Amino acid sequence: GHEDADRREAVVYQVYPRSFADGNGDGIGDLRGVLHRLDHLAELGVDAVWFSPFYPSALSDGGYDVDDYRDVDPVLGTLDEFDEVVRCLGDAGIEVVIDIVANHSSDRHPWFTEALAAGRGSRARERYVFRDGRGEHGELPPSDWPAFFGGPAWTRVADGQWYLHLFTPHQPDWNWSDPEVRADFLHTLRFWADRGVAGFRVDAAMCLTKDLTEPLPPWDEVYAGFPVLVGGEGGGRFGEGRNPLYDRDDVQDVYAEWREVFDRYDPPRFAVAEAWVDPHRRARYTSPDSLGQVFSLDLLMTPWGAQEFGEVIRRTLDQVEADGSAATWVLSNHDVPRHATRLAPGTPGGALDGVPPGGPGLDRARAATLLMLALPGNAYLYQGEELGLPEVALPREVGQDPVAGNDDSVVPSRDGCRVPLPWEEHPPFFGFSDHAAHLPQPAWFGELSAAAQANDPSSTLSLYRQALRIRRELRTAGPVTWLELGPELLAFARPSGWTSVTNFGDTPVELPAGEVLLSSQPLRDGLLPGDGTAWLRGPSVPR
Ligand code: TEU
Ligand code: CA
Repeated sequence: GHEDADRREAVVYQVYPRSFADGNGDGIGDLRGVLHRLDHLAELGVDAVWFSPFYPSALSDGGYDVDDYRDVDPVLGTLDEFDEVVRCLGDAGIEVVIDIVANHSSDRHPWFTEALAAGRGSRARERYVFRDGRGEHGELPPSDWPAFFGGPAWTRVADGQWYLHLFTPHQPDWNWSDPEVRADFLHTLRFWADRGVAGFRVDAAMCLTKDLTEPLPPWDEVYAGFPVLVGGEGGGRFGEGRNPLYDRDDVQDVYAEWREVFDRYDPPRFAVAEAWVDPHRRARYTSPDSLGQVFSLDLLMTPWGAQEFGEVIRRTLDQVEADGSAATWVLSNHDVPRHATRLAPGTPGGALDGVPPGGPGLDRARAATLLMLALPGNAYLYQGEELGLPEVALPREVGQDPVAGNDDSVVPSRDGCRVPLPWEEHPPFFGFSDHAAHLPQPAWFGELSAAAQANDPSSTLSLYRQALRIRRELRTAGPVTWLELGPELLAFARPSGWTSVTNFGDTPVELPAGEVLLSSQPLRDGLLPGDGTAWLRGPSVPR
């Protein structure tokens, strides 16, 4: 971990706590479970673990509805256990990154219940975004804006006012013009940084600040300023930093305050923005007086193809070079279908009592992972991808994701990538728990378990372990040198002589000269098969 002090070449492993490992047998993953599975993280060789929210929460949105920003949900553990996690991971050279959910609280947050009780015009209502409705009796919402997860973005309270929520009605948006809200978040950042947290993943980082001066514009005008998220055209009255809700220039004033806090620590705390913004807007978040890093979320939406991957990678590398930032790659997270399924759309299988998906998905996922890990920059892994887990096709009735019930959500259900991990081969709970897990695990999970893969040199787990070990040896700052080997190939060399070749086609291809270090698929007569990536050590390339 600490060799990469700037965190520009780190491998960060995302834990979705409720689905990682259950330490007390109630069917829900927890911090004790993380301590039990510490060896898995250490043997994998990651530099940091990012924890999705573990704060007290009613779980209206998987914990992204926070009741108390400075505590641990009793179902998941205690603050003492959190300290133990930081200490034990630290002893293994692994840093801790936590999730900061600053666009909204939960509707059970004490400041929100206070706002409801205190009523119209009260000081307490200023911490959130309350407005009177339209219509003769205020019976219509203040604007026609929809929430990302479906339904209107406004909910009416008992005295007739409405509050804004860009996500679910259980997630009221904070008013970031309010000094008390701003101060409280600085308090939260210091609270966790003081406990040894190395960095922060900033949830929905583009949403915080709003300009809601009346009259509020109609949705189609607002929409035009959201090209990335929902496909508007961009431009217009609310384009380029002037949208009333989204990626406003003034959100950077918030992050400048946060940056001052981060820089008071030694080493300075780092932050990565989850910002669904146009590529040319990312530099605002990566500037040294802002958060510093921003996820490149493009690969989450890139179809399998040399052209498609090549374009995203080149664009991202050009942009981080221009910004002086580090690339931050992601192939899977808790919000999108796992890449072992996503990269081979339409593959059948994956149902609870069926069979694991066949087809090229797993081969492509392994190849894509090696490709990502050879690139300069940080790489984020999502729990279970090191087991090659596919998306589980869960029946709708077991779903927990609030978006699952809403046909007008812009986001499809995210439960299928949040199924509890298989640790051991034996059913019914595969070592995750000794009780039924909070989401059902498929009957075929045993063969993908960590135990089943640990001693199999051809397993996906072994591939990840070897890849991370080689990466630790060969990672260097410095550019990629593209090698033009053919239209279906993406190949590049790093300054240390580390060369990566991905074959997006289906014909086996010859590799350039060099010692083969690792291959996502066995070579056939020395040739790299389709849907495969090989790493070689070639002659070192001048910087
Ligand atoms: O996601 C932010 C966000 O903008 C999502 O709508 C995102 O675009 C979508 O999930 C991508 O498929 C973050 C968290 O990652 C997500 O889990 C939360 O539900 C959301 O914020 C609200 O806190
Ligand atoms: Ca538990």
